Amino acid sequence: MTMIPGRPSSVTPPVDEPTEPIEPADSKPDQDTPEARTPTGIPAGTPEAGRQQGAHLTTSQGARLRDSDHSLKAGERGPSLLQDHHLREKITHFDHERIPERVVHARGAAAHGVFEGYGTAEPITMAGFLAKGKQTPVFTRFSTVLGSRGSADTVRDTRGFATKFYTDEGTFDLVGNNIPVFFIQDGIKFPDVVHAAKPHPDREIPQAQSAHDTFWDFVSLHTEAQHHTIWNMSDRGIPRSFRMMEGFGVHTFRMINADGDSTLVKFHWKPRLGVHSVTWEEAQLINGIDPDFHRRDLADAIEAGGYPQWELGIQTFPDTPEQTFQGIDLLDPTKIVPEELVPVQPIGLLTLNKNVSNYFAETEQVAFHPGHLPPGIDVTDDPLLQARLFSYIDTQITRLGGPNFNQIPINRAHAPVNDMLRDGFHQDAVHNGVAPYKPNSLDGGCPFFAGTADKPFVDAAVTIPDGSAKVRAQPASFDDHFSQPRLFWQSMSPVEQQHIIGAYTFELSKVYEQAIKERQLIALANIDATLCAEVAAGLGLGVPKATEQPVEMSPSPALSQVGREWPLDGRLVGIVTDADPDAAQLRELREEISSTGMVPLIIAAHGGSIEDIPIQRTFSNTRSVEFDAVLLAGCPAPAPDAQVSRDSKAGATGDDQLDPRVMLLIAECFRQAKIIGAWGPGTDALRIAGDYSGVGIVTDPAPGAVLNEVRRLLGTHRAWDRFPAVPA
Ligand code: HDE
Repeated sequence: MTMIPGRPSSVTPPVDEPTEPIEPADSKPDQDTPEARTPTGIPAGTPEAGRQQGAHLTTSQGARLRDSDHSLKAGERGPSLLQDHHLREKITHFDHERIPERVVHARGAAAHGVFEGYGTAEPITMAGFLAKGKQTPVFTRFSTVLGSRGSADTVRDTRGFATKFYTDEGTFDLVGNNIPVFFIQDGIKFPDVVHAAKPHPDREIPQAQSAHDTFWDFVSLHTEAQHHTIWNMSDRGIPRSFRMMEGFGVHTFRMINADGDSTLVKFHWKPRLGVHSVTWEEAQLINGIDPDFHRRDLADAIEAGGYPQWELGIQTFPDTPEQTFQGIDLLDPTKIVPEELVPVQPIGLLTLNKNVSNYFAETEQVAFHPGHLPPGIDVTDDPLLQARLFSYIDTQITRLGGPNFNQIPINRAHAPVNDMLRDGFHQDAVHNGVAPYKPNSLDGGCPFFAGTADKPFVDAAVTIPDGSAKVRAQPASFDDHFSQPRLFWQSMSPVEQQHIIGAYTFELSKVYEQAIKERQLIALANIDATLCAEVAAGLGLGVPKATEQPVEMSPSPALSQVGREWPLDGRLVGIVTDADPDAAQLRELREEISSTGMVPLIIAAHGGSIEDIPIQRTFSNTRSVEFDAVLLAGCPAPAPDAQVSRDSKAGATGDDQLDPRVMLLIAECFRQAKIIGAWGPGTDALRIAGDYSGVGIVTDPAPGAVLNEVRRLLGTHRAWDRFPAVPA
């Protein structure tokens, strides 16, 4: 895989404006969308697909235009004329370009791909797309939850992970998150939790943050939210990349086989690249330096051929009347079943291999719905899921302007559709026939119902207990709010625990109301005494007593991100050069880095190139947060006119100087436990910057030896031991 990092994804070389009509440039290969998604009606596969609509500009009615820059006026300096139909069409259409953003998950990034079934789920489901070797086109949209469409990517938040499988038997939407539990147990509270988490209604701040009074007011009062909240406060709330996130269906679903047998399942997405995060300091810096960090990362990786992959897996449980597993209520969406107790069994592989051609048409207009189910997959009575089954169609009616959103190309099923839904806003279909009702005699009785052999969708045969009363209530098993947050806390490594303490302390320090902080501290006391004491100390508050007896839990190592090694595909390696670089060495190094799937980025004092090697970053336009590791190939001196600020360790004079921006780069990398490699003059840079040594600092006279060791260490993502451990 050869990545072309750091360039806008559709770079066109600068050219003079053509004076004659020319055919538009070829599309990028990843823009050839299947016919079902071609927005202009040009058949996929033709040379025109993915282009503008042709060489000449026209009105919406196809009349060719000779000018679109000047309105029709009564004289050169006179008023514009009402008769200018092109002006009015252009402005009117523009006035209506925006649609309401999603009420939650407004900011997203998406890609096309393919899903291949392993066949391992065949005994428990008749869903055809899970058959061995069966390939199904998919569209996956990742998102943050709280922020507006224009908010930043690396905010502390849950991430959406929604996949549309265009199966031959009807579309299946797996609309999940990167956190396996949810804030609430009953969907009726969804408007409450979202109102609490969104910005305050008076000033509309803060944007895309949970660090404010109303959020903590809600979660400290609704303690069922504490499990989801501790995941948000952990490193899972600030992923390194969409490509490095797990995904979860959250609810328990059902799989139904051809005999009608039902099995309960929980869906998991396992990223091939492992689960990694940025640190809170990095996240905050990235939000300023590159607010599009995650969407850029996804698009760049796909464009460069580094296709991200996830295995779809399931945990399975017998569909007994109790629907519990070892005391864990499977209908309670605030609970997980640890993987150590019920392993995740892989059932297929997702590969994202095509970027979207048009953000609005695809990423913005895609409409997911947990009720889009093919034969073989069904829902359970989880009260959160039940409410979602209503919400997702309803919300599109406002957002996409009517009930025909399923006709938008990105939402069209790939299975043949023959419904009796008619008319309505934005009706694009020209339906034949006179009898869209059943039974009828006028259309020859068509369409007919499918018989069993035609594999229709059959609802799971669920028995409802006789004598049930209508109640607004929930089972007692839903009342345990603290055992699983405690399980999560106890499963973390010391450094992850330290990050969690830091996150709670940061967030609660932004809360104004003392009573809310104190109430949240009681919730923390119910999770773990050390966690509570550390956060209380950070806030300068007393340590409250727990109100619940802590339950002893056995840790689930699968919940920790630390301690495993992962592939390095797409990891960004910065190479700092000075005024006297060894071009041959750099060329070799870049090739070596690229050949292992990583991305080398040359950093220098100014733009341009070193012989034929492009300089992709300068000391002024980059920060440490862009890189997973940094190699010091030189010791760049400060710019002659720079005001050099240096600490006492760098107090040497003469040649013993380092550009202060590189000093900062090295210091930040060190603080964030990134792997740093250096050789030759690079070791001087390391020394001047702060005499850095120890774990994750690799020096050797030979660049190749440095790179090998850096690569080995990067497999664990960071030099974890460099972070201070959680206080005893
Ligand atoms: Fe959603 N959610 N949600 N949600 N959700 C939406 O649908 C809703 C919940 C999730 O990329 C909305 O089209 C209710 C859980 C994702 O387009 C809306 C409840 C999970 C996305 C909606 C939940 C999710 C949404 C907003 C509680 C993880 C983005 C726009 C009963 C399993 C999909 C839209 C995309 C989007 C409602 C809870 C995931 C309003 C009522 C739990 C990934 O319909």
